[in-house]
Amino acid sequence: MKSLIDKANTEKVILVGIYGADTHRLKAEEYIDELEMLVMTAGGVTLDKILQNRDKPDPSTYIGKGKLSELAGVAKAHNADSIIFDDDLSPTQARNIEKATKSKIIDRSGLILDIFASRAQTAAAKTQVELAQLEYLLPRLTRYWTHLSRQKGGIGTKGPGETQIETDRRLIGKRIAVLKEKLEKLDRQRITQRKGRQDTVRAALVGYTNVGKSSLLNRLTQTNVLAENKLFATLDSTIRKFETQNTTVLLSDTVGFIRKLPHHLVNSFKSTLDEIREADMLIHVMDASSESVAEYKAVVDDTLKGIEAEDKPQVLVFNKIDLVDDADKIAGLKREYPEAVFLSAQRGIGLSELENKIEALAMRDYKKMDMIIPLTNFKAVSFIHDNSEVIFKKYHEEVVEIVFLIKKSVIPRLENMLKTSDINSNTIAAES
Ligand SMILES: Nc1nc2c(ncn2[C@@H]2O[C@H](COP(=O)(O)OP(=O)(O)OP(=O)(O)O)[C@@H](O)[C@H]2O)c(=O)[nH]1
Ligand SMILES: [Mg+2]
Repeated sequence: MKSLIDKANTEKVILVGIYGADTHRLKAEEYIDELEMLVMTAGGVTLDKILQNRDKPDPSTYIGKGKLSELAGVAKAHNADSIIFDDDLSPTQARNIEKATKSKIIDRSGLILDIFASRAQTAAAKTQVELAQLEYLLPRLTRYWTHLSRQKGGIGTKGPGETQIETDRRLIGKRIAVLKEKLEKLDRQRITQRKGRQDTVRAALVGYTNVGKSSLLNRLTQTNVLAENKLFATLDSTIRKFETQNTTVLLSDTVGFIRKLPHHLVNSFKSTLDEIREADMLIHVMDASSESVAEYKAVVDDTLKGIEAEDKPQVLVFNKIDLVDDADKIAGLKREYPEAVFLSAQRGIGLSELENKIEALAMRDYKKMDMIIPLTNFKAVSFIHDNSEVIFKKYHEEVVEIVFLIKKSVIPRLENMLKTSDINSNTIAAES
């Protein structure tokens, strides 16, 4: 799909938000700064930010008729390419604003989808984003919209007219079906790949976008996953082995969250988010230098709830402590989150404490076992080799002595093997 923001010509945009009963002006300013960051990530440049005081969006124009003509004047004066709203607009609102301002109108979801589309790398991510984009576009496919976007470039370059719209709608519907099928296929492949990872503890890095999840993954596993000062640098989940002192944890990095993440996206990214849902623990990364720690944490917690992952054990991490000069601020955070680890992924500070915490949690799911198994029970011996981490092993004439770390969930399978074996009278199992 064509992108909304024209990167090549550095699209010039004006941002619009509202504040009032629900949102304090300072908050609204912070939100609009975040929107500016999104615009930058999308390849555009912000010329002006307009905040309008009103308790609720106007149902037909979002900012109200009076403000709308003012906005049209500002857009004209700046010669802006588009106007971006920090909320989702209804198709009617978008149409009315477009008509009044003669500008291309983009809303928050549209912008986020645009960024996701330009960042998607793998087949799965590309398919997921295209699906979300089409589902978003479908109700917005109106005569005026297609007509205007044809003049301005950008989304939907097809001609106007009801018949054309009907055709487009049908085509989009068909494409959606194809994409859904493709995703199901990719999902089945993923499930097969995952089977091989069941014996190892899995931890997922979660957090607001741009807090440093990928940087932390790189630091812990000495790899080189893309980390940059842009929102949604990571879209696909990357999985790396993290060797701690006593065990191995599979660490996955995945898409960052943001407030008002479009619900089409959350739905279509379900399979990417599965990495989080299926993890044994979550490493919730926060930015210690941020002014909105609690709010971002709430966004992340809510999103986790939305994907039914809120009950997993969490390690709380405050990253970027190198950016905080104010000792009181760190002390305050420590008081509020006494269980959190404070570190700097960039400088490599505080990593061993995190490693210890992760390991302690990982070991909760493991049991250290010490066994003497008859060599005739090669099935059990090879099961141990394939499904555990062997710490010590010594062969004797008829038996093997073996000490290993095994995930508690697979112990019943091993016990079954030992039970059904012909000779196991001298098999002992002991927790040490
Ligand atoms: N000063 C400082 N900057 C950091 C630290 N960790 C990460 N950063 C910077 O923060 C920015 C975001 O880092 P990423 O690792 O890409 O963050 P992320 O959470 O993976 O972001 P998304 O994938 O976009 O959600 C980059 O510019 C990093 O260099 C840190 O400990 N200190
Ligand atoms: Mg990342």
